[in-house]
Amino acid sequence: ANVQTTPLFTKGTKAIIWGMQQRAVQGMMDYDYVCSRKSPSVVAMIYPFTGDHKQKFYWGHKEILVPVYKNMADCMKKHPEADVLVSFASLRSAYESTVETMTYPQIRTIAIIAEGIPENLTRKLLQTADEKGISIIGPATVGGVKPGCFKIGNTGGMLDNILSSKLYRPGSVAYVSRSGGMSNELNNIIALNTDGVYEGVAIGGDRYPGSTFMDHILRYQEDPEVKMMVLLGEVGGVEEYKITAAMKDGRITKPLVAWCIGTCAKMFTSEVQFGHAGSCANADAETATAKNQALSEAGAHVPKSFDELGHLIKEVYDELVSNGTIIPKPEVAPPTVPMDFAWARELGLIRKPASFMTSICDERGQELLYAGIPITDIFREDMGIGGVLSLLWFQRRLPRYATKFIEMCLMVTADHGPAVSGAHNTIVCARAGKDLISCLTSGLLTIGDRFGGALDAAAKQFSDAVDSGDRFGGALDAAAKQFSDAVDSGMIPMDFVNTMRKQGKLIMGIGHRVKSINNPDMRVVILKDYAQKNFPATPLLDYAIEVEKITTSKKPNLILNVDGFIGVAFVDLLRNCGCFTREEAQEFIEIGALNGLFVLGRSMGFIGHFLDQKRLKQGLYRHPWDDISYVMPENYGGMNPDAE
Ligand code: Q5B
Repeated sequence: ANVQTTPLFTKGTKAIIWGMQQRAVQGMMDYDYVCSRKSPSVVAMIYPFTGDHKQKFYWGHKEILVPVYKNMADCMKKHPEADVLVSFASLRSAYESTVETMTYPQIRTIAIIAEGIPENLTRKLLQTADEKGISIIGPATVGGVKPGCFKIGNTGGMLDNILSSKLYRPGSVAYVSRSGGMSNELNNIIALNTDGVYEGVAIGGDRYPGSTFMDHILRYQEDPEVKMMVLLGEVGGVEEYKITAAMKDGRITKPLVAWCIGTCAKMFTSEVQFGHAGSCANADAETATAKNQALSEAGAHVPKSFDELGHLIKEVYDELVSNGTIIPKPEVAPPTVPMDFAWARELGLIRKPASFMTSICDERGQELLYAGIPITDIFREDMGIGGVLSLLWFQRRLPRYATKFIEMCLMVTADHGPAVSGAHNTIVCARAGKDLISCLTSGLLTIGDRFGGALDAAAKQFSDAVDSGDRFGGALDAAAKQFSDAVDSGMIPMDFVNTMRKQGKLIMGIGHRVKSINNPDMRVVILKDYAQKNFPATPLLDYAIEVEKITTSKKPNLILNVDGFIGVAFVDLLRNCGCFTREEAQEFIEIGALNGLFVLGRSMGFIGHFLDQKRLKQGLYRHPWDDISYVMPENYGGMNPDAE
């Protein structure tokens, strides 16, 4: 393996990240910020699966953009200052992307995070790296950290951990370990017992790591800022013996505290494979116990057990302080990095008023809930579309007769032919080549109190005689309001009709263009029969029927139309089904729930008309001239506006 003897990382290190690892990049940026770096270490990202774009990150309180490149060549060309590549490529793509990375001479250090790269491929990578003088950290590693300068990816964990391990400024102790977990442990132990970590590298758990213990220990030996070293080896392999040899022949002279974990392996009667691919003793010399003994014999400070590692590090450190080798670094307060909102909320540190409130549907849990009822119960109990509507619109499980009535309303309002204004608009729009949603909405936008939306108006008008003037379909709410207010105020039907006429107002829910007393609307007949047989009481409907008797005596088409019927019958349902207070029932009329029935029902028809037109391949519609009366202003065209 090859590792440069010069520092791998400095305060000015610039890195490229391979892979869309936003959290790791943000972690690196936050680390840079607490280290008081002048600029972020991450200059670009490479992600071959999207086009070139920019990703947003925080630099302290500010937001900054980091370019993402699809193509490595473009990235290298645009960022010649980057000499480190942190590769989050998967085990499948890590080999190829690392080979490609090594074709760019600007890259001096590559950290490979992926675990499970085949050993033969790793060895090929190492050979190329060796030839080109590139340092590789990994594979199968979290990376490494150089306090005050740079950290690789997720090394050091979250910011609170980094702060408590004082990784934001350099200390005097450099370490090398195999795993990320153990280096985290070392960060903590070293921070507790010394003036802190100067640099730490986890070489990775594979049998053939890109750089070895020896590579990094020799580098630390060369670095005058490193005053003592810590080696955390483990069972398996013979790397630690290269250290003992170097200690014996004088290449390593700085104090070294060393421990190989896995001494418990001797308790097992058979061979033990620990977590890492390389952590299995294939010979006695590869056991942790044998290696600890050899390290001790070579002059390393070796504790009796891992538990004593911290004490021993402190002893060696204190000795170096007392003999003047180490002058403890002064403590500097790191700049504050704002905490991420999601994390602060998880810790219960903050609260924020929600922008939205909802009370009908909750999709966050394991199962979708409609007004608190799991979707599986809705199907198991066969609640039907009427049941679903009652939950989502009225937050109640209405009785079966009521949910059936809702379904009947939807069925009868589903369509009333192509001639009605809403369907006409849908058809014209479809023939102009528009899409389903445009055509549907063009039809829906036609619905008003006069067409299809008279339900609310009818109900309203019957109570307070408020006229809204809409004519197609949207009269349900108005009808409901008018009729209920009329009934509630104790006005007899004849007085109601006369009052409305005197005020020059139409009664919502009364009148139809084609249906009349002689040509009854069977939709109303069916619904009326059902309501009279199944509803607990129908006072408003009875009142509306009296009104209809008066209006049809004047003109046969002034019947209680489908909007008017649904409007008043629904008020009877809301008021008398026992599920709502009088106020709650009134609120549904006021907020326009009843027109929703017509809108929902007729959407079925409008979609049908849209599909029908498309299927029939109908071309662009143009209204015939002979059906338009052109009424021009008199004299217009003959007059010169400038003439006296
Ligand atoms: N007169 C529906 O009118 C229509 C009167 C009235 C007192 C009234 C009209 C009206 C209220 C709104 C309403 C829902 C425009 C209709 C629907 C769905 C649909 C549609 C479909 C489907 C019809 C003639 C004379 C005049 C008027 C008087 C009329 N209405 N008086 N109260 N409500 N109703 N909309 O026939 O003395 O001669 O001047 O606005 O409930 O949209 O299938 O087509 O499923 O799609 O054009 O069923 O009634 O009558 O306006 O020429 O008036 O009757 O004052 O009196 P017409 P007009 P006078 S259901």
